[in-house]
Amino acid sequence: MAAKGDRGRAGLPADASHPVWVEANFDTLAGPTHHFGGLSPGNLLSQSHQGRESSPRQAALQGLAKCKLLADLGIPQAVLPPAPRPDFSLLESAGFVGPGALAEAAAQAPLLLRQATSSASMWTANMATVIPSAESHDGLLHLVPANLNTMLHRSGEWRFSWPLLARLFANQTHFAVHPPLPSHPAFADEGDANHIRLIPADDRREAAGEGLHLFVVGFSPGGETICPPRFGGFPARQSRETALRMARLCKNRDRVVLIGQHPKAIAGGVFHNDVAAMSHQNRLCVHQRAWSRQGQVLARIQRLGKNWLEVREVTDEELALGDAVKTYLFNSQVVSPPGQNTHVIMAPLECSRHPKAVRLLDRLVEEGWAGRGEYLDLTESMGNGGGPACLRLRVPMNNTERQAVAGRIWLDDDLYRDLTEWVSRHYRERLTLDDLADPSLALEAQQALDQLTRLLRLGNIYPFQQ
Ligand code: SUG
Repeated sequence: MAAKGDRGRAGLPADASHPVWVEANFDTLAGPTHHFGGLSPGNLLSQSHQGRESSPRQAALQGLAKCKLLADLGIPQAVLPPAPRPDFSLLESAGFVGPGALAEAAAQAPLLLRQATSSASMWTANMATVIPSAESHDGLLHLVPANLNTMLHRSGEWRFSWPLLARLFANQTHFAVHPPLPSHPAFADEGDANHIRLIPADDRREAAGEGLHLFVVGFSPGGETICPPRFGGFPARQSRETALRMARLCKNRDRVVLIGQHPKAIAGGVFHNDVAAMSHQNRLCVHQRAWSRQGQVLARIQRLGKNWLEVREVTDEELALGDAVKTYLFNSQVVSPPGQNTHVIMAPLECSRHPKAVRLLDRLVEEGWAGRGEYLDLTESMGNGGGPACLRLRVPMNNTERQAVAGRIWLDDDLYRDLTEWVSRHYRERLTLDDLADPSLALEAQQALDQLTRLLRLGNIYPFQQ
């Protein structure tokens, strides 16, 4: 793969005579308390990096560099503020109240302190499920904030993401922001990380409703919510009931496919589907061990997308599932820059150090599944099991919808400059788990986020601003 690609012009693509749904990316900035807490059982990278020193500044700058790269390619790119951390309401629920809360939690409940300071809202693919207006039952763009209720450190993210989405997508002529699903395992929801939208590359057919929606689930309520202990005992994070609810938002239920994650994949570290499958427009690339009854499922998808779907199944021989989890190859972000008539695979830098991953990426280009590839340095996010695709929420939108979004969140040169300066001013270069009890870190974080709401013109969205 080539190291760097062409650059297109920045900004939003021009309007067309008929609506064209372009996939906009929404990325959340890493927060000032970003650390390696080892908080996600079943996410092998999170577990293996526990306790390592982190760099909140690098985490935020690496994420911003990815956003800038995409914006420069002409792909609409929005930047969102992180959830407020420390999460004092979580500490309070455990009885840590008042000025001594951080120190007491550090002494008595260090795991809870790590959970309350996690910057996990940066993995925006988990923020919500998005059903674009092109395929929704009522022509509105629907967003359902994810309850993320499987992992304690993520289970409060909706308290911030729901009002934030409601504010950004307040225009009810175009958007519908729903409440999160009930916070019970029966409705376990990790958002769009387990949702794949496939559409013909020809946007006129897309508008005619040929799009397919695949929802990948880990368990059925009433059945096992944990994959059997002999497979590792890791939690399955997405319920079938949740997928059915999302399917009800779609116009054409015949074009919705429910898929079961293979329990052995979950046991092997595939905690979200986007660790073993990547997609964009009419292209799907999936590891052969990702899904249950994969042969039948792929045959059905191919029937539904006949004439336009490009499916590539990757064998264990090409890249073992364990290596897919280590390199995060399937968490590459696949994009199609306007005017270039090609697909670009934005792969994590870690792939470039793995000969089989490099060979596979080269093969995908040789075969025409993609036009070219690039490597992205996202080491701070990757250390927690968050690759390029985890960092973004895909929101297919037409031009009118993009203009109806509130706030100064679309990345252009000015906003990029403002945000990089802001990160450099407010974020620490290094952070250890011991620093989490430092009250000045909490204060710095508040000051930074307060300033950020002004840069993004979002008003008072944080509890400490009320
Ligand atoms: O939920 N990691 C996140 C990574 C989310 C990746 N997202 C997608 N695959 N779409 C998670 O497991 C680790 C935090 C820590 O260990 O400190 C964490 O939350």
